[in-house]
Amino acid sequence: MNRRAFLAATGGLSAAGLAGCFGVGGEPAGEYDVGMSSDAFLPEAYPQEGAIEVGETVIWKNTGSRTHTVTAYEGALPEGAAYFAAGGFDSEEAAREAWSSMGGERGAVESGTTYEHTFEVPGEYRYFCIPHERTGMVGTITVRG
Ligand SMILES: [Cu+2]
Repeated sequence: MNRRAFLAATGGLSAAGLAGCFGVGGEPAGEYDVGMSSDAFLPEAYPQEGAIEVGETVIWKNTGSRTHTVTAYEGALPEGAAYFAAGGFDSEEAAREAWSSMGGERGAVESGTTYEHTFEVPGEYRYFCIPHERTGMVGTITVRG
């Protein structure tokens, strides 16, 4: 499995050149691909093409102070793609149910922690944060074939 953050895979960009992108958390460039504010995903580390290659891993890091989730929209998955969600749920329904019944005991991405997923099927993946979906905390990952 390729555990590189896709940022690290974009050879044309130097770590120094990217450092300015990381206004949140003060993390060294390359430690994560998508940060989080209090109410949004911050894909500041995306390469300009806005896409990753099959087999690459995206690392989300909660660089904000509130608790979030990374939960895939099941109905929007590319054909044949595996479902993914922080907490390891196998369906969107299970992730939502656990959040509402267990209050994020499972599946939460707490402040300062990470979640990662390796994408094995090309296509466009839409995902959201369960507690902040209503306020627009959603994101997209594009995987090139
Ligand atoms: Cu959130």
